[in-house]
Amino acid sequence: SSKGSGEKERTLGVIKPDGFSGNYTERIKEVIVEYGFNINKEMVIQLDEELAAKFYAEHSSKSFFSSLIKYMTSGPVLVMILEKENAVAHWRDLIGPTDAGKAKLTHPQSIRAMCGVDLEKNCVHGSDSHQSAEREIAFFFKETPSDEAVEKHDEL
Ligand code: RTP
Ligand code: MG
Repeated sequence: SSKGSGEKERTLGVIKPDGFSGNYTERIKEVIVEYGFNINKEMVIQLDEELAAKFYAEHSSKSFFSSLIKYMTSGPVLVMILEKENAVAHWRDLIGPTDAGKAKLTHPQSIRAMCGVDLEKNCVHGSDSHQSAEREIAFFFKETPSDEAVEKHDEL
């Protein structure tokens, strides 16, 4: 397989509103670089409800969906393309479990343990598969002028 033969993979990392406004960005970036990721592109964006709902469409039927959208639109986020070998799995390992409260106990070195609070306010996002990563990267960084995220970004 191409994996493990030195070929790089990309994933999408997001510093969520609590992480960004809580001044964790520099520390998180230090950890990212320390673990051998290259930050290919980055962008600060204020998500509106429509973009946040599209981004988390897979959760639209969940009981926590409206709370998640409120959280994700509560302030700017920093979106990053992270590159290294096995980037998707490595970034998920590095951020730790979804529940930041549990992460503090079971994965104290993880990013969510460092800056997250609970099951919702967990300060960072990571794509859950190679396929999701490519879809999410295109969602934020498509270079056509018609792209919504780019338009929103240009408005800021
Ligand atoms: P993410 O997509 O943000 O990287 O997080 P994840 O894969 O670890 O977790 P996922 O199941 O995809 O959930 C997406 C985000 O929704 C919020 N959440 N709230 N109150 C709840 O039960 C609950 N569960 C999840 C979190 O912000 C989670 O990261
Ligand atoms: Mg997820």
